[in-house]
Amino acid sequence: MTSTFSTDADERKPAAGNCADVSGAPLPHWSAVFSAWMDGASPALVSGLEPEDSDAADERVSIDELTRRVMVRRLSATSSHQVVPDEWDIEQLDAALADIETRQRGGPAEIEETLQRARTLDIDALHRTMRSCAANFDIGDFILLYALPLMRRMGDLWAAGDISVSAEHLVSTSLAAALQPAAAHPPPSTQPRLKMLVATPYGELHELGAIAACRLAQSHGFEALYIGAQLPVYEMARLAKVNGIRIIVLGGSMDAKDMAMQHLRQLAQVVDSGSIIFTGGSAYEEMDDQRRVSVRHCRTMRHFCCQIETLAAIIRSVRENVAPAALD
Ligand code: B12
Repeated sequence: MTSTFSTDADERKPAAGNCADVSGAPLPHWSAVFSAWMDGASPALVSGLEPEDSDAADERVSIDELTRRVMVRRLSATSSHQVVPDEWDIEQLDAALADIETRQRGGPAEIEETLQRARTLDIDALHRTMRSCAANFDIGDFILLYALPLMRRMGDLWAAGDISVSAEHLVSTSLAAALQPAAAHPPPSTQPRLKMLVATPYGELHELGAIAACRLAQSHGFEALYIGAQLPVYEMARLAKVNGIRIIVLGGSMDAKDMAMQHLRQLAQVVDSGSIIFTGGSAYEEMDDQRRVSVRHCRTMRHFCCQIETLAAIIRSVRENVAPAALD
């Protein structure tokens, strides 16, 4: 099965150009990347996207609009007959993509089989099912069509008292293990890659979304490192600073908005200027434009994928088009 999510940069097929040139900190091209990220870029940067009006060759659009077009392109590529209404927002695009990808590539049958194994508490059988899913789906589909819907379904069953806590723990820990190896130890790459730090903040034990985001970022060519759950934001900022990391991803599944937003504001204040912070999970909201740092809320995991695809395209273009002398 092939997904639209890891075509050009799946870790099993090293990317042709989805990697940034980062030979050390500070990142040599980063300020040009960050300016484009803040001020918008040409759709032509992203493969398969063209300016809407062919006369507007130097059209620049915001990153929000670029990301939306990436999602629309995915939808059009998946379903050649579907006309995508202009007014569809990210959630509607995500739902349409989830629907059509599930119909084309599966997921529900594998989820039911996994739940069946979990109910009988048969550890070996559960692990066999998960291994087979990991082998048959590529990493994007494994996460988006299998792992995340499985956890949500598991949550509903658990809340309704239809599945035991041991079954839930068995599935959660097995999934975390299935997703984690590459996250804990990024594979050696022939090209230096752009580093990304992924964690959940203090008080947040739900880590599967963050781990999944980490794996997806790796499949887009980033050297994403999952550093664990419950990391205080000051520690995140320190780790990022020492290692010259400018991209931080914060995940979480709890609805504790005040706490999550307070952590986020603190992080935005203490990270290096020019950093990009992605957030995912229902507790986070959009934050006012900071200029010093970019805070990007990911409404869904696909939205995160499409934002990092856009970022990877900007990095590639800066690398190819900006003369070294023009860079800081
Ligand atoms: C597994 C689980 C646990 C495990 C977590 C194990 C682990 N290693 O992660 C354990 C047992 C530790 C746990 C503990 C608790 N849990 Co719990 N848990 C769940 C469960 C069943 C699944 C969570 C999960 O991984 N879902 C899969 C994720 C990926 O889905 P999601 O959260 O919807 O996330 C989506 C988006 O938000 C986004 N996203 C999430 N993170 C990220 C990150 C990035 C970067 C991006 C881009 C996107 C993104 O992508 C996802 C897909 O679209 C949910 C039920 C559910 N419906 O989700 C409850 C749930 C999240 N837990 C809940 C609660 C209450 C708790 C506890 C307080 C229980 C208790 N009394 O102790 C503790 C809190 C611990 C803590 N301090 O954090 C509630 C939260 C309610 C609320 N409104 O806040 C839920 C919803 C269950 C419920 N229906 O009541 N839990």
